[in-house]
Amino acid sequence: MLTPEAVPDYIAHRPAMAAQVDPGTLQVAEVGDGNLNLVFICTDASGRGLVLKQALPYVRLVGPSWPMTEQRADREAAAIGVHSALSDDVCRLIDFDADEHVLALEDLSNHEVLRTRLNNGGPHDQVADRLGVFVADIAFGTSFLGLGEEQFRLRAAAAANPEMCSITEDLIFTEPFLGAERNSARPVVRSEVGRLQADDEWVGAAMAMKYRFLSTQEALLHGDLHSGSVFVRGTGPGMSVKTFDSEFACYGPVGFDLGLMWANMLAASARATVLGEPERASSLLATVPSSWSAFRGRIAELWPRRRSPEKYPEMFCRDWLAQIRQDALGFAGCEIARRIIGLAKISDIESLEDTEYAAAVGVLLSWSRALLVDRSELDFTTLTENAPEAADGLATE
Ligand code: SR1
Ligand code: MG
Repeated sequence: MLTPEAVPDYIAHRPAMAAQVDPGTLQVAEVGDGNLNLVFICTDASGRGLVLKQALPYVRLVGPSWPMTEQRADREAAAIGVHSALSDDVCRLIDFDADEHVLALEDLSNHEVLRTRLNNGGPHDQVADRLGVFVADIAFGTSFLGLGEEQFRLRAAAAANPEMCSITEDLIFTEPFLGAERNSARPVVRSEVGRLQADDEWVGAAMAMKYRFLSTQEALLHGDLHSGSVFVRGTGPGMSVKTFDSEFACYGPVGFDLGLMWANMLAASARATVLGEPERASSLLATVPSSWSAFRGRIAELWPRRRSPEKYPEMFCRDWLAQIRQDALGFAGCEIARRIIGLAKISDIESLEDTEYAAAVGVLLSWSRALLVDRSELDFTTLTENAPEAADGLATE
């Protein structure tokens, strides 16, 4: 395991890293506050920076009692390579040390994590739309449409990531719905959680999404596209958006990346609702349909570039998009549930006081049910109309 003291010497022996920062004048801080890895920000005397991310042989959030393959660093390095060839909105990989499981990444300290920005009430204009375009770019480019069928199958086989997918399967699709020791929720919402876990329609719909995740290999997903996996800087057209932390990357259903992103924007919206910011809540909610439009628009632009147009007529695209939308809604419903009930919660909701927390959870769990159970009839307007109900309760308390 690297330590801040050992990092300068380590960098000095890696030419690609030493070309980025001067190991002789390095300040190193370990800043990993994620669930899995060590992260070091390294800055030299002239202000140049580099980030090192080292995979530990266990899940950091839990400790050595939950061993986890360090090969996740290889999977992440490979995914960054593929995704950054398809989109500029990816944090750049500068070097990869497969022996020590260390990724050297561009220093984005001048950016902020999207979740932090959202929690602080910061601007979000067009961030979700950019992410919709990002998902379209990586989805199309790694699918059989972008690669051709044989190449697609080879790439899918090479990108297997079973250990990380197993975390996703357990934490997103199994435990929140069927119950688990790792689950938790505050007493104020436990009866609501229990009621949902006894709701066969909700649980059954989540199991159907688990089946989609396990059995569908459409494209190389980011695999963990929540608002803690996105850096942002600035606003408007010149805004920088950089996705990172793709160690959960795998071939899977395209709607999974969209669904995770939507769930986290919905969590930010629920937070704004219970904090008495209805306009901000609406604008965050509106990122779901607008990022869907951005995604769909980008797929329409890419569609003429498909490898074998003769094999894939227009109707294929229409039906594919409809399936992705259905999937994304269902995956969003699962991601909401896991962030409320399961392990690895989100600060948007956890930082709230009990009264606001209960109201936000009420909003989110009702969305989770609508997204899962009613997804075949759900339109974005219905979702929006459902929004204020749980917050009404808060206003009357
Ligand atoms: C044990 S890892 C828990 C979660 O952290 C990551 O960010 C993923 O969301 C994963 O499910
Ligand atoms: Mg992460």
